[in-house]
Amino acid sequence: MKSRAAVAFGPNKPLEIVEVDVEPPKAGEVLVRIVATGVCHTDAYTLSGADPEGLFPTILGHEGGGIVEAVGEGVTSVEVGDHVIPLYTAECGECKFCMSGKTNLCGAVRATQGKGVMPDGTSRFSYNGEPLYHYMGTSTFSEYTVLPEVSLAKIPKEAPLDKVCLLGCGVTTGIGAVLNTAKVEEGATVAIFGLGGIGLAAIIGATMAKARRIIAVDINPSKFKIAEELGATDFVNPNDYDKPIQEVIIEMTDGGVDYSFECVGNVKLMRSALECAHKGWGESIIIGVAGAGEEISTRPFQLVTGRVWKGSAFGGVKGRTELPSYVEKAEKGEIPLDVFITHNLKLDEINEAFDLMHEGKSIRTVIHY
Ligand code: NAD
Ligand code: AHE
Ligand code: ZN
Repeated sequence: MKSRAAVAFGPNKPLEIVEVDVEPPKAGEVLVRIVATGVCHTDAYTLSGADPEGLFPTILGHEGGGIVEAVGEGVTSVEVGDHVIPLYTAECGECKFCMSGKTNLCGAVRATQGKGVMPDGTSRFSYNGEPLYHYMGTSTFSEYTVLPEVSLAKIPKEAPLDKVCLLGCGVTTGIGAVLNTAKVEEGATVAIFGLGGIGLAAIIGATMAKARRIIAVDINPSKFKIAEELGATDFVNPNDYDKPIQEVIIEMTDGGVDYSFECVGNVKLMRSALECAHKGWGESIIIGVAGAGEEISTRPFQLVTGRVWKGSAFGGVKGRTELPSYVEKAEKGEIPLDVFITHNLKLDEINEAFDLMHEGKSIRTVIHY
């Protein structure tokens, strides 16, 4: 079948809206009509060429909401007409990761996903007879996309897909990192570096956890107002100080915070986030994604003296079993999705969404098909 899609033909090139060919779903696969998709910084990161797994030409997008259009042989967990959120972190429930009880990472389709193909090693997308790569197993910048069954969370039909699509990445990631990865407890002090979709969602998570103090850090002060509305208590712009930002936070908090979250993807900031964590127990969670060749560093003494450095993917959330409860919370107003949606655009305006992100003007742009 034909599908309108925004194709990334090469790094740093604007996406081109073209009609691509989509093959029907094979065994264990599902064809989904994407109704809406958010644009996450990770899409921009891969488009920039900095992603070691980045492949071109490809169809980016991983924050979608859609409706099942057709199912391949053997698919039992979803049927035509079901509303779904595509998952870049699958959940097969059977692999050693899923069985471990220790992680939301799943081994079922991750290897082929990283190579831009479906589990059988081939692509369902082509343009002018040439294959296009899938992206993060989701490719939500196409009106029709094909995913493995294990990469779909079924959600209630009442939930508005053009809002709950944000639970496919950003909002869930930030909240989950606080509640699942860090397990922030009541009364804790928290510092959140970067107030985009991920950092603001982490503020919501910290509020849910009843953190006592939530320090919001960003070099773009226009982000502080919304951070305050969501529950941040203190606001720090590193550009206002002539000393390392970790020193500023240590002074503000009598020795450092209980938990910090890096939501930018800047390896120097990751160090600051670790080093502003309190001696003896402070934990720092890396959420931001850094470019090829970049590495983190700190004095090992920082860890010897009790700080803990961790990372979080999709907020530690197991998508198929846990995402429906996030949708329910959004429906009840406990997760305010509207706050994140600063812009709504059509597919053929998608490059504007990247411009708005780079200019620091948007939190999330939702693309409508
Ligand atoms: P975004 O572009 O919307 O927001 C980033 C924010 O960081 C902006 O407000 C910007 O002003 C701020 N910032 C930039 N440099 C800064 C600095 N030096 N100090 C303080 N603040 C700074 O991005 P996003 O969509 O919120 O994504 C944030 C990061 O999280 C990206 O690296 C993205 O790839 C990553 N991410 C990771 C996961 C995961 O599962 N681990 C999921 C989604 C996104
Ligand atoms: N491809 C990159 C890593 C990208 C990355 O870390 N992705 C996050 C999700 S970002 C969503 O916006 C993630 O979940 N990673 C775990 C995984 O299995 O991909 C690289 O460095 O190669
Ligand atoms: Zn994302």
